[in-house]
Amino acid sequence: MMKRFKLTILISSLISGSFLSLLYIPLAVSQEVKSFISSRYHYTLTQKDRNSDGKYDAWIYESLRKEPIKEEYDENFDGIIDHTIEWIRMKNVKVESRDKNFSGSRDEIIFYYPKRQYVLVDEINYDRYKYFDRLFIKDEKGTLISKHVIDDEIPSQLVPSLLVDLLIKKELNEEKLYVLDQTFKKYAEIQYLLNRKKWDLLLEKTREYLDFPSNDTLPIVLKLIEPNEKTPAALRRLKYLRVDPTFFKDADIWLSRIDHEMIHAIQAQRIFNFLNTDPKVSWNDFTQYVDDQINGVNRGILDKLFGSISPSFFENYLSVLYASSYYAEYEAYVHTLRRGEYHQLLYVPNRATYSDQLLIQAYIETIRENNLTPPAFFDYLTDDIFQIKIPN
Ligand SMILES: [Ca+2]
Ligand SMILES: [Ca+2]
Ligand SMILES: [Ca+2]
Ligand SMILES: [Zn+2]
Repeated sequence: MMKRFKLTILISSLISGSFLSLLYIPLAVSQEVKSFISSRYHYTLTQKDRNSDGKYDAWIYESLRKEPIKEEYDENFDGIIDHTIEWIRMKNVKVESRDKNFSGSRDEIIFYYPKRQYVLVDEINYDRYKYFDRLFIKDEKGTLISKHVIDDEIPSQLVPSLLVDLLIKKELNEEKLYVLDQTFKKYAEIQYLLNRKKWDLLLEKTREYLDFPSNDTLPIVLKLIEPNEKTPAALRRLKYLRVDPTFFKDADIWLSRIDHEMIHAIQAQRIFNFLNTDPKVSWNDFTQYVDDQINGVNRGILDKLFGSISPSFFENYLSVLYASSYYAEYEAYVHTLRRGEYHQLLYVPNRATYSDQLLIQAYIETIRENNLTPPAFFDYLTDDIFQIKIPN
């Protein structure tokens, strides 16, 4: 029963495939494309309907600096994603996975590094055991260097530690060192800039490697502050990232801290975009207005420029900011933790530590006790928050 079903899908996809290639040009013109900026993490998502059946079948995620983050495709148009590509810049790798026979389990994963391609395939007992059985190591041009048999050791799930684990198991030491070296190179670059105290370049590279928007869309002003144990780094007044230069010695600690503070910068801008109805007023205008309010600057005739930003807008902004501050903290915290877990970044532990759990618990309890109602863009967090288990 199952088999026949699969076969039908396969045949119909073959038919529609050839049909598609005949009609390639007109389809390309009529394909439906929808592009928008995500309210969560400030990436753009472009959805495409490549076969014009009214359902999206391609999802392209890009950072606001126009760098690719992720691509997902439904190649046989059955509503299930079967082909993904993901860029992990901190690890200098692009990872592609495919379910070539549309069975619901992956049968090929390719790790692309600058000088190597590692191809994992499930080709024996196709899908029956959901294990990979071959590893092909190729050079950057795709020329085969070596081929290895994997004896049902590696499940066909996409976890980023998979490749290193496999190379260790197969005792492919040089290959393992090459892969690890790609990650360490990025860390070494961050550590070098940190040692040399090249703060601006350090922040720029950190933003680039962690897929945060560049200064064009989200201006950040770095301010070095006096040593201050309480807040070694904090975002203040919407765009000022205050950093205690004596605190940061390790790339790890720098990365996790900046990852967290950059989420706060995104949150600050997100509230503005949520409230602002005047297209003539930009985020830059608003942050300038806030600076002027704080500094007591009167721009005289130039005040007309800021005429659209009324004191009531500023009050609204502040009230949303305060009402959502616990959600904001929770979001920033969980974001950094999950990103580190998934990408196996060095700067976050594999699991939340006990004190991490306590902190998360404190945020959740504050949100529950105060019955806080966040703005709509935090809706996606609500389920998440109530699903999290609170440690005893
Ligand atoms: Ca479609
Ligand atoms: Ca599919
Ligand atoms: Ca498959
Ligand atoms: Zn925070």
